[in-house]
Order: sequence, then structure tokens, then C-alpha cells
Amino acid sequence: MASTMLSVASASPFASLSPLENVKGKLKLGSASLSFNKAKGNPFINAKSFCRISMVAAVNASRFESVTMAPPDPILGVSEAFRADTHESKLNLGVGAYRTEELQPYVLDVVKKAENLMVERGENKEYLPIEGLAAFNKVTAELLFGADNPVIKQQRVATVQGLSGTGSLRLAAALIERYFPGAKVLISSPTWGNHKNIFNDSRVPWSEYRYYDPKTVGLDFEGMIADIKAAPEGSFVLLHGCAHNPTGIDPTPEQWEKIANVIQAKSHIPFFDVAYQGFASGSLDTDAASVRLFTARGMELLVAQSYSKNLGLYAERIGAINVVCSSADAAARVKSQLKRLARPMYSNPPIHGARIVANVVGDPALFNEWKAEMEMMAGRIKNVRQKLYDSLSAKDKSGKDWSFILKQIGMFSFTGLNIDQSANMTSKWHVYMTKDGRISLAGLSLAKCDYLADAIVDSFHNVS
Ligand code: KET
Repeated sequence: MASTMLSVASASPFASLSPLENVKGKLKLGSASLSFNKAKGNPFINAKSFCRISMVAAVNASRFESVTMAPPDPILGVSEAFRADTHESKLNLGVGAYRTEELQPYVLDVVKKAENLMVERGENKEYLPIEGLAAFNKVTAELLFGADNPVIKQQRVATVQGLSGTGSLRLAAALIERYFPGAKVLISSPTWGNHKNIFNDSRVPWSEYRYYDPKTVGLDFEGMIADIKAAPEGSFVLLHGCAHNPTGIDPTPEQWEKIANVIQAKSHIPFFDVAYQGFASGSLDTDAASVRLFTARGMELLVAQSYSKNLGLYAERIGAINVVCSSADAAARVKSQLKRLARPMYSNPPIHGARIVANVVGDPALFNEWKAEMEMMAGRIKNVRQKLYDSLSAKDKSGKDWSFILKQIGMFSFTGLNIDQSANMTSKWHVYMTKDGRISLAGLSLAKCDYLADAIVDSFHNVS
């Protein structure tokens, strides 16, 4: 595509060739140039400098010729494809975003109340400190660890507000890259797709530990333990605090204890990704149990938090990175370095979501309302999960056991559909989902379960 360049530098040898009339869509520039010509009194131009302004029709070659087209994002790209589909039965089960039974986005009532409070108080929009809003950082650590946890009392947690879960993970990755050069991060196989991007872009080496066993459609616990044991001492072990994405399969409390044993024995550093606190079970405390178990053992660890799902603050980009250290002194130093990493990346975080969280979690009445709304959301997903299982069992005459769907928790169901079967779901049934066979139950309604079951049964049995 031809492009034009307005050159105000030294007079171009091609100035007299300015083929403005040949450049489609650039007539405005042309007429501006003409009016400059006439308007001797234009304060921005004088006769001497006028001849120095020239239109240069650029050659076709772009300076960005070597930039190749990036593939669509495996998760967010699904929403783009969904928007382009005009079929009336289309269903977006790609991204993990909560919808109402009418399949509409949902803004929590407590969020609206917190926002009203902010308007009433006439709060300003000054920059936050690099580490974020103090009231947010306080409540977010308390929500995660429990307000009376010794790590908080002893000031051993470095908490920095991040750009939601992703940005918080990214900040932690930058810390690892800078202070643990060469250290490896172990990630589960499979995991949330963006984990690999985050560590790749941060130049942190990673490898996978076994997690999902397709044969049992459950946890490959022995494989997981063996791989964590086999990793070089002092590796970081990325763990999903609850509601493992994409499988929906979590270790039992007994298995968590054994995982902690191995991690401790190998002097590894646990690194939790907590994107679904309160959203998996409906209880904030139950969903934080894994993190608290490791913390109670006196281990140093990292936790990235997100409020995208549990408070429905997806686009506010609000979350935090917490680093539990063995001393208050170490925590202060770690925090100072997290700030140093954040400053050139994005300077300081946005305030709106931080105030919402601080208002909701910090106010006993709003906090209780939030818990009720979260239970409602988690409950709707559980109902849909049950209904999908019922529909599949009723429609699939092959005798296949679909009960694994009931054992999974959180927003997703890992259907076991392979890449071709998942493609059939989209091309034939207009059901949008990720290629790994994951569907977001948060984007499903009771009314659509039968249709989805038809699509799954067809794809499973008729596509190999
Ligand atoms: N961790 C996990 C495990 C996760 O599933 C997500 C988001 C995030 C972190 C980050 O969310 P944030 O909005 O940055 O706080 N997962 C959904 C959305 C996405 O892919 O960005 C998803 O899996 O659909």
C-alpha cells in the first residue's frame, strides 16, 4: 500500500514531484498545502519555510517489511472470530468471562455501589505511587493470606499492585529474570496459554511438569511429583491456587501437602497464580487454602492475584503480586526492586479498580454483599455444569461416561475434545472455544445446554 510522508526536514529532491492528486485519500493534505500557499499570514508558516515542506510519495517498500503477521491469540482471538460470526445460534465459550443466564456481561452490584461512593467522595485522579494504592495493597494481602496471618503481622509480604493477574505475573517474571538468572520456572502441562508467553518475553527459562492424565481425565499426581523432584534445586514451581486452568482439576488437600513436601525438600520456590479466589468454590477462604498451607510452613513464595473474575473487573486491570519473604527486611528490599521494575514498564498502576477493591473488601457490609454475589455466580456455573452433564448423558447413546465434567471445578470444563473435534464445534455448530477442548461454562446458559450437548456428541463421535 502506498503511503505518504510529510517532510519538514531539509528540502527534498522530490519536492517538485509531489503527486498529491495521485494519492488517494490524501486530498486533505493537498488542500492544506494549497491553503498554506495562499495564506501568507498563517502564523505557523512563513515564506522561507514553506518551500521546505514537501509531500513525498513513499516507495512501496515498508520499513516494517520484516515484521510478519502474528497469529491470533489462542484465547482472546476466539472472541474476535465470534464477533465476526452472524449465525443466530452462535455461542462464545472461549474466554473465561462470566455472563448472566441471558448471556450478558455482568457488573456486580457491589462494584456499582463502590463506584457511587467514589463519585460522592469526589476522589481525584492523581498518580498513584509506583506500588499502587496503599488501601488496596493492604486488603488484597489480607484477603489472600487471612488478616491475622503472621506473615502480614510480621510485615514479611511485599505487595505491589499490578496490571491484573497478567501484569502481576509479568512483574514477578521480571524479578526472577533479574535476581535469579538461569533459574527455571516449572509450569503444568497443560496450563493457561499466556504463562508461556509471559516467561518467554521475560527471558525466563521454563519447562513443564506432568499434570493432566487424559486416560483418567484426572490429575497425574505421580507424574507431577516426579517432575518437580527431578527439577534443578531452587526452581520456581508455578501452581494454580485453585480452579486449574484449563483442566478444572485441583489437587486434594492431602495432595497439596505432598506437593509442599517435595517443593520444600528441593528448596524450590512456589509461585502461585490465583485468578479465581472465591470463584471456584464460592468461598474466598477455601480457594486460598493452598496458598495458606504453603505459607504456614514458613516457605518463601510468590502469589499473583487477579480481580478480573471474582469481582468482574476484567477491563479495570486490577491485581497484585505478593512476595512472602523470611524477614521484613527482605520483603522491604524485594518491594523496592518490584517498584524499580514497574517504573520503566508502566510507571504506576491505574487507580479505578484499586479503589473499587479497597472499598468492597474494606467495608464489612459491601464485603458480605460481594461474597453473596460471588456465591451466586459460582452457583450459576455449577448449575450449568450439572445441566450440561445431564444433557450429554441423555443425548449420548454410546454409553460414554461424561461424569468427569462434574468433578472439574471453576469456570471451565475441559471436554477432552481434540483439535479437530474442537474445530468442528466452531465450523459446524458455531460454538467458539479454545483449540485445547476447553469451554467456559461461565459463558453458557441452562437454555443452551441441550444445543451444546448436541454439538459435543456430534463432534466427539463423528470427527476423529
Ligand atoms: N491466570 C490464569 C490462570 C488465568 O486464567 C487468567 C485469565 C489470568 C491469570 C489473567 O487474567 P487477568 O485478566 O490478567 O487478571 N484467563 C482468562 C482470560 C485470558 O486468557 O486473558 C482465560 O483463560 O480465558
